[in-house]
Amino acid sequence: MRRLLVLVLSALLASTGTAAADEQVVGGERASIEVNPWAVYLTDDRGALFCGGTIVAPAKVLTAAHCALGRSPADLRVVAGREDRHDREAGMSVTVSEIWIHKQYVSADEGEDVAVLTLKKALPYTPLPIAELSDRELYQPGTQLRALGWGRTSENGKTSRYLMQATVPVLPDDFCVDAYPQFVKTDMFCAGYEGGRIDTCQGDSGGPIVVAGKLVGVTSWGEGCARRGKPGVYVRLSRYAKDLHPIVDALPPVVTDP
Ligand code: 4AZ
Repeated sequence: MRRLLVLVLSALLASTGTAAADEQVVGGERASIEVNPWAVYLTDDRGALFCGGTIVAPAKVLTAAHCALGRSPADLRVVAGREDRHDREAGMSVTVSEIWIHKQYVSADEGEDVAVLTLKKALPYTPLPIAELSDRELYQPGTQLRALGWGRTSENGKTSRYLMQATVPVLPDDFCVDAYPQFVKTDMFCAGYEGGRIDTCQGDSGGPIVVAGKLVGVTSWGEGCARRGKPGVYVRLSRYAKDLHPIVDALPPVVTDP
C-alpha cells in the first residue's frame, strides 16, 4: 500500500515535473552562448562545476571571491564557449595562472565578493565591459537585469546542463535590508521579486548579471533560492571599478620561450 502510494506520488511528481523542467536558473529560460559569449563556468580539476564567471578581458575572468578563496590555480578550469555542458567539443576549458581576491574580502555577506582569474591563454570570445562608477542609473530600483548561469534550477535541485537566464528587477535597498539585516547598500544590490519564484541559485554565484551591455553585478548570496521575501544578492560592481581596472586591464605577462 505504502509502495503504491509512493508510485502514484512519484508519477504525479514526474508529470508536473514536465512544466518545472522548462523553468531554469530558478524560473528562467535557456540562453545562447552566441548572444552571451562572455558567460563561463568554473570547474575543479576533475571537471565538476562549482561557480560562474564572466570574461572581462581576453585573459581575465571575473568571479566571486567566495568561489576562488582556498583554491589554487592548479585545481581550477574556466570553461568558455560551451552552452551545453555535455558538449565536450564546444568551446574550450582553459587553465588559470593567477588568482586575485579583493584584499578586504572576508565573507560574501560582508561585501567585496570579487575575484579575478588570469588565464594561461587568451580566449577568442568577446569580453563584457564592467559597469563604471558613473553607471549609477543602472542600479535604480525596477531596472530589469538579466542573470545567467548553469546553477541549480530549484533550491534542492541539480545544476543545469544548459546555460540559463532569468530576468529580475533591482529591488529598493530598504527591501534588501528588511530581508537581510547584514545587507551593505554601498557594496551590494538585491534583485528579484517579493514573491520569489525567479532567482539565481547554487552554482550561479560568481556569474554575471547584466543590463545595457554591461556587467553590473556578480551573483553573490541569498537565503535559499527563489524564496518569498529572500531575493538574490549581487556585488554592486560599479563600486569596485577602481579596484578592478588595474587587475583587469593589466597586460598579460610576456611569455618568452627559452
Ligand atoms: C550560491 O550558493 C547561491 N538565491 C547563489 C545565489 C543565491 C543563493 C546562493 C541567490 O551559489
